Amino acid sequence: MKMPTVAFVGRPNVGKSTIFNRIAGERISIVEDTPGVTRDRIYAHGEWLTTKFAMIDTGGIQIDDQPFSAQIRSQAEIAIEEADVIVFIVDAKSGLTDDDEQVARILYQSDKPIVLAVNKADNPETREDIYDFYALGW
Ligand SMILES: Nc1nc2c(ncn2[C@@H]2O[C@H](COP(=O)(O)OP(=O)(O)OP(=O)(O)O)[C@@H](O)[C@H]2O)c(=O)[nH]1
Ligand SMILES: [Mg+2]
Repeated sequence: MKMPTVAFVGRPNVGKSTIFNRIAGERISIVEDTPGVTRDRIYAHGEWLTTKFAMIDTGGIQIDDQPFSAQIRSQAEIAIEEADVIVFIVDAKSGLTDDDEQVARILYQSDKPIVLAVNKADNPETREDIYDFYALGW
């Protein structure tokens, strides 16, 4: 049976590569506190309990001077096409942003299952701010 593919999608700096590396169990993707660190799609295998799957870490900002929206769109569209399930990652610390909404608009067009993951909910105070993200509809 073909392994299912999980894609991590979201605006820059929300922690996509951090989660990807954590599940992969190795530092495959570069993690840095600068937006746009991951530039292409990066692939690895993951496992959760007894389920094995393929993972795609996506980047998406300013390559070849294209505007941000064009980059995030092409990355997200490729990931949507290749993935069986999409994990849409957002950042509880910064809250909902226009860029999150831009990514969401692309994902609305997909029939694939989407799991919204609110990252950086490090403490009980930040955890109280996750509810704004329900506005995205997931
Ligand atoms: N406080 C906190 N910081 C986090 C968490 N997850 C990731 N970070 C930090 O957020 C920054 C960005 O993380 P990345 O994993 O590089 O984010 P990304 O979404 O892959 O970023 P791009 O590749 O630029 O799109 C790094 O400094 C991480 O250490 C978290 O749960 N809590
Ligand atoms: Mg990254």
